[in-house]
Amino acid sequence: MKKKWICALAALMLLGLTACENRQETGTKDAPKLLLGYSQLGSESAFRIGATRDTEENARKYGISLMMENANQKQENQIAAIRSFIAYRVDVIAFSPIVEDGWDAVLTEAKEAGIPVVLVDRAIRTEKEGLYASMIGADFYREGRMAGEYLIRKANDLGRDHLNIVEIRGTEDSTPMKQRREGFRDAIAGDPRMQILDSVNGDFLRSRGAECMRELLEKYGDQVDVVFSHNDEMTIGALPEIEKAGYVPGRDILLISIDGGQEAIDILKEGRINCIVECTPKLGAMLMETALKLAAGETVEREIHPEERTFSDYDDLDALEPRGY
Ligand code: GZL
Repeated sequence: MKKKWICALAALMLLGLTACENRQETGTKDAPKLLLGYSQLGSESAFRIGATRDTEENARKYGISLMMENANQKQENQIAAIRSFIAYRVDVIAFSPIVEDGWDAVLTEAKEAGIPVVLVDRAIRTEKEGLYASMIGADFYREGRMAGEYLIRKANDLGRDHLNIVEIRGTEDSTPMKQRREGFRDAIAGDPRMQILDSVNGDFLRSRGAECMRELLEKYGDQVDVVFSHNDEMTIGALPEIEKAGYVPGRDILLISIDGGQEAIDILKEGRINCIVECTPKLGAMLMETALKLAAGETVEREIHPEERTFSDYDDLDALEPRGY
């Protein structure tokens, strides 16, 4: 495996160095405004696939040459991709860090190479200064809070005096998992009706969402009143397990999810999901504008959050525009 990566890196460097010389030699009028290296963490969800597509579309729209690498959910592949971008001497590096820790060494190499870095969709945890210029992505803590606030409103309307909640978490140590978990708990903390029975790791994957739901129902059965799932993939995976166990999702068990892709919105319209907190993958335009500013030596905002909302059984869902992911 390592040998494969070394060969790939060498090939990319050889290609890159050649291309760089060409890039410097030609200087044709329609030459890309800049070369952006992007390490995408994987293809684990409709969100992620939508984010990749939106990035590619906006690179074309802004006239930016995009070198996109898919890490297939492995941090080591992201680190190798960032090193190849440094060797290739791209103008800007962007990446969606699969987890928050373990980036100091490679981002120090980018800093020493004088290549600005932009975090997209997720954040990193570091004590070092100056390892990245901007983080473009959702306010995941607020997403968690919005999920909790919906549940309080629903409990009031249903006249419930107690609700047992099970949580299906996203990728361990990822920013969305940590902050959604915290925001949800903070929102319901003051409400004595709310009790979290259990929290399990579904890794943002549909298949794991099904396994988690099966295990939770085997363990808690009728006690489960609410599922709080950190993304639509895990929610959609959980649904058949709920129905196989004889429960009506959206009625016997409330489902609160996050992302808002078309497939989940359609299920929300059927009433089998009660609330979806939006997490938009459409960050490509913000990334391209930020990359152009950095390449021009301009300052950029340290954090850039998109506007996000909730979709729920309180809304007129027929009026919703197609989601595009
Ligand atoms: C959140 C993003 C999460 C999505 C999941 O911005 O990182 O990762 O909520 C995706 O669908 O897997």
